[in-house]
Amino acid sequence: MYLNSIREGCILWAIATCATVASVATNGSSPLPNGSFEIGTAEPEGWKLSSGALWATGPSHSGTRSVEGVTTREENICESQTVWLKAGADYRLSGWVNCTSGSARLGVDLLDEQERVISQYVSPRAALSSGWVYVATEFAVADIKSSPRKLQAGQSPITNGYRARVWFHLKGRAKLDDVSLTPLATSFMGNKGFEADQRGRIGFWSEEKDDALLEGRRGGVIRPDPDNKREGKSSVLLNPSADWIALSSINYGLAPWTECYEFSTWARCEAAGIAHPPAASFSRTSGGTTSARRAQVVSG
Ligand SMILES: [Ca+2]
Repeated sequence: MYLNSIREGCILWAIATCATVASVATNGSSPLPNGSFEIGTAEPEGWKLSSGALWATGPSHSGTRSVEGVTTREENICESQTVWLKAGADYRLSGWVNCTSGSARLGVDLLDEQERVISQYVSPRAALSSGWVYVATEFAVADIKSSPRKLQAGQSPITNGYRARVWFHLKGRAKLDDVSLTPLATSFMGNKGFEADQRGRIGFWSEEKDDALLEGRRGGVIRPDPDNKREGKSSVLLNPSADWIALSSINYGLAPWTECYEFSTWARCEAAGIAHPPAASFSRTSGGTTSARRAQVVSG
């Protein structure tokens, strides 16, 4: 991960914590159909739109279709069909929201076999923005055998697994696109939370020393920041004094049977700067192909 200054001499502040995840693509397929809303005839296939929602054509986060809602009161403007989730697995619900007034949230209801809501998980609010913003929430689906659910009055036992329904909640005007509900694979990276030891060293991570990584002059400070964190004891703060500064992990070996890895990070950027979430460089000794998708930059 690295941080560019937009103009020389400005002070930049950023944090990145938690959840640098590397996963195998074959574990990451979404059970949610038509998350980009490109397929359908009168309505996007697999989705039910409320009266305040429109299956929009034109500028979208990807493709040419998205869902757009306009409403003066808080309400769900679209819902997915129900999908089966695997018990005992962790999932991430994510999507891209372009909010031009008010605020919007993306959420998911976990349902029992009679489609009654057991629990609900909701993304942070997306508010007025100058473009598409990424929203996400993560949740665990209980293991039916090891953690049988305590039944409330009128509830029936879960025997086959859990169902889920994704929804988009809005007051104002916003578009939604590229919704995904994917199982989280096991991460193999060390010290994902950038925790520091007593001497302030952040194990498994170090300052990137390759001056040729980016244009301009490299320089600045990298240190643990206990005052700004998403979870755990600290985050890592990157504060460039020159054009850019970067943080690198140790090198990890890749399994020869894998073809795609995914990285994700929580990052926050303050002052005039651009934070680039993790990218990766790969080298192989023989065979196979490796691909990586780069996340959106975070600017402040
Ligand atoms: Ca789309």
